[in-house]
Amino acid sequence: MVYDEFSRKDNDSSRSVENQDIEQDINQSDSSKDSLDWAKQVYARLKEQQQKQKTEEFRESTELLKDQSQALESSFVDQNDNELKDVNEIKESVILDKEIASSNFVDNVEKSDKPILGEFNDTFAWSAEILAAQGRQLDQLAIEEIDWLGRLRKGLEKTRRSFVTGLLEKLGDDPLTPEVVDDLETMLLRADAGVEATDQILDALRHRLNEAVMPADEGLCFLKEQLCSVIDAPIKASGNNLLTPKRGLLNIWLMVGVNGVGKTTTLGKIANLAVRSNYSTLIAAADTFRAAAVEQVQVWGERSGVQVIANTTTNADPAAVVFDAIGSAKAKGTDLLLVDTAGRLQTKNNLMDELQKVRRIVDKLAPDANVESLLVLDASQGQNGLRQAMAFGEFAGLTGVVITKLDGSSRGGVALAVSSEAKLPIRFIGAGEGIRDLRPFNSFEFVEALLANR
Ligand SMILES: Nc1nc2c(ncn2[C@@H]2O[C@H](COP(=O)(O)OP(=O)(O)OP(=O)(O)O)[C@@H](O)[C@H]2O)c(=O)[nH]1
Ligand SMILES: [Mg+2]
Repeated sequence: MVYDEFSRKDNDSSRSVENQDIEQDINQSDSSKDSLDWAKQVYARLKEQQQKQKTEEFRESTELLKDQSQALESSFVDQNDNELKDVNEIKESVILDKEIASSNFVDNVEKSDKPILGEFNDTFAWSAEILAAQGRQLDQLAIEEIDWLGRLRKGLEKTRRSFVTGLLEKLGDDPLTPEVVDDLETMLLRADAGVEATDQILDALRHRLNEAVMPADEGLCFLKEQLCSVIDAPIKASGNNLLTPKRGLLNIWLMVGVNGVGKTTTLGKIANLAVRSNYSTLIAAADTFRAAAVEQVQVWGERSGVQVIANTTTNADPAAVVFDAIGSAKAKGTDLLLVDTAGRLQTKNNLMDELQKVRRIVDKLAPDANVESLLVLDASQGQNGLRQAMAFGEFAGLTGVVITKLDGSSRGGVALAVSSEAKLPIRFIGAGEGIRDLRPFNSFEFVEALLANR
């Protein structure tokens, strides 16, 4: 059974987090006592699962060593007595290997790319609650999701602190007043939500407030709904709630964006999601502008065991690399080809020309492929970054956005500007430099993480 990281479900089950169809709100779910009970049950279950898995992996690794030891022994028994000494020496070394393997095993588990169940704490309880609010049952929870929600919440801490904490303090327990709504306007703009999204949200809130008194909790619920609806609009318009590689087809995903925003890192993380989800994957190192770019992408390829098609000669043509990569992907029947592109050339025109050329090659060589052109955006650059990045739109035929570096930014509100101004669906978010710090985007979880602590 393979967990598909893109669709967020096991390959052979129908369970999934379909964020756009969520009716239930976390504030209306069980009482806090029930939530805590539920979280404890989830924790106990995941702990049991993890223990079982560890035991199984340990059994497999010791059995492998046992087989090796037996094979060595039988290959030596036919030899004369003088060589028996060697056999014993080798046996001893295998036993030593076994002991080392057993102690390394614990280290490897710690260092592996798989999520590990940590302590039971507030973040765990919150994550379990968020999944419950999306209709998840106890037997439908994967540690990957709990792990990610914790990372997301932590990643959004800066934005939350500057934007939300002030709001929640102002809100208190009293009904919403027009003054609080005015303050909210300033906070949204400061978090880089953009004028359009801010106006839309505030208009809806003021309209509701004119109709009836809104208690604080209700106001917060309404605000969350409004934030989700702004973010979900382009996702719904795309007809695709989650971006998943289509099986049985060649999928080509281009990473596009200005320099330093996190294109290569994002590509590396997506390659890892793809491998973990059993998609055959290939990388095209089409950032030929910097020699180090090819090496960087090769390191990411190695981390997930993904082959990288590259041309290390100086001034290699990116379009030629993509040409080779598509040829190779077709020959191998690859599911997903990830293309790294340059963010900086001598002039902006050069960069756009290169991108256009790459795009032409893709369209010509793989007309039946499922092509996605993902704009990578650094959240810490906020709206400025967005404006700069939009220049790529007409050249690269953008189809979606990846927001990176949410962890270091207090401008997480840019997600709203992306949706309302660029009108592009957000497909992934990155909240850290680690290989597991990127996940498919889910507006409900994003908004809950943004407004957590209440
Ligand atoms: N904190 C944090 N750092 C990130 C994230 N994503 C990428 N980075 C870091 O940002 C820096 C630039 O990342 P790259 O992936 O090289 O960016 P790029 O867009 O490929 O850069 P160029 O190829 O030069 O255009 C690296 O130090 C990354 O580790 C993220 O989500 N959070
Ligand atoms: Mg790069």
